[in-house]
Amino acid sequence: MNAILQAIQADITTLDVDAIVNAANSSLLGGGGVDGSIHRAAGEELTRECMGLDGCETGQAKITQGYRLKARHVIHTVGPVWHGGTHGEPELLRSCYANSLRIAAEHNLTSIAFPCISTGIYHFPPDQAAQIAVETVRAFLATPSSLQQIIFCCFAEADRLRYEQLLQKS
Ligand code: AR6
Repeated sequence: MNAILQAIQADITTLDVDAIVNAANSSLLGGGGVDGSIHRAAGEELTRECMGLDGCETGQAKITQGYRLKARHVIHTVGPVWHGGTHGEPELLRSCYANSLRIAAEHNLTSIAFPCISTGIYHFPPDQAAQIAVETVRAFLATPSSLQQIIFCCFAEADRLRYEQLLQKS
C-alpha cells in the first residue's frame, strides 16, 4: 500500500498519531516554540524521560513515550541553526527527517507528523526546508516500511500552502 503524504495546518500537540516529531535542542530538556508546547502538553513525565537520554546531536533523533499527548510517542530531533547554509545545514536537516523516519519504522509505527523543523527560532529558510522535508520523506518511502501516513503539520498558513504546492508535484 502506498503511504499517504499530507500537509495540514494545526497545533501538532493535538494530533492522534503514532508519533509527533519535536524540533528540540541538543539538551532535549525543552525550550520555546513547538518544543515548549510539546513538553507542556505531554507533562513533566516527558521531561523526566528526556533527562535520561543524555541529549542529542544535531541531525540525530531519539524516541520517548507521548504521556499526556494523544500521540503515542515523541521523536525528538535537533535541527541545525541556520548560519548561511555553508555549514552543512541542508545535510543536517535532511538527517533529522531521515533519522526520525528510520526510528519510527524501527518501532513499527504507521503514522507520524512533522513540524517545520529549524524554520522558527533556528531561522532555516522555509522554502528550502520544505523542499528538503518532502524530498527526504519521498526517498524514504521508496523502500517499503511500516509507515503509512506522513503528515507535515504546519502552524502557519504560508507553510501549509508551501507544502501543498510541493506535494502536488511528483
Ligand atoms: N504545532 C506545530 N508547529 C508549531 C507549533 C505547534 N504547536 N509551535 C510552533 N510551531 P521552532 P526550530 C512551528 O522555533 O526553529 C526551541 O526553543 C513554528 O511555526 O519551534 O527548530 C527548541 O528548544 C515553525 O514553523 O523550532 C530549540 O532551541 C516550526 O514549528 C529551538 O526552538 C519550528 O519552529 C528549535 O528551533
